[in-house]
Amino acid sequence: MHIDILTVVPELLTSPFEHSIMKRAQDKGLLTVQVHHLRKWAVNEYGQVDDYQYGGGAGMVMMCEPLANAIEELSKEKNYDEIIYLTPDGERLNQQIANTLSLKGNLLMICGHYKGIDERIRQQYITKEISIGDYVLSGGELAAAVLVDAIGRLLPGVLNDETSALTDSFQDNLLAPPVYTRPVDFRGNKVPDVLMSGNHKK
Ligand code: 6GU
Repeated sequence: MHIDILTVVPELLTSPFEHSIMKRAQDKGLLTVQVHHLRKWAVNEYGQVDDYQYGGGAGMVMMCEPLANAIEELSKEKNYDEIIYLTPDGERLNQQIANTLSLKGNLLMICGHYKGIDERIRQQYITKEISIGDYVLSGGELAAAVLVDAIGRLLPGVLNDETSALTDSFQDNLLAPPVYTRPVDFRGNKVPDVLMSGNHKK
């Protein structure tokens, strides 16, 4: 799978994919993530990508031209299965959405900032709008990182024991059971006997 991410704060998206399972996914060649700075498509030499909203109201809106030009240029390289806009008023992310997206080949994620992106971009280019919960973040970057992680770990071969994603909390609408490791007795608080019985099925 290949994921392109369009953002005005690429710095927020460097570390999240450089460690642990996301790093392994990329090292194994199962996932590539490319972060693109929207300012590359700015409307002027000052790097402008946002402007005041029509009708008044506080806060800036991300302009059409940089986004349209970026999306069109990136779309020449990749045939996107989904162009996803991360926004608090999108569909709330859950495991089923992550499962569905993990079956795709190319994704483009667009991180909103300020008051969001011009409505015409949403209508013309965006195929899916996703929120990661009912609260407001300063921008879509952390949400994009969450989405990439939720999808990336589902790609076949990313997890060592492929069954482990299948037993995750939520994967079957059930929460995973509590887990324990050494020592058996932590300050008088013992691991349940059933886990020490050697009977895996139990
Ligand atoms: Cl995707 N973006 C922002 N800015 N805030 C959020 C969100 C996304 N999901 C929940 N809150």
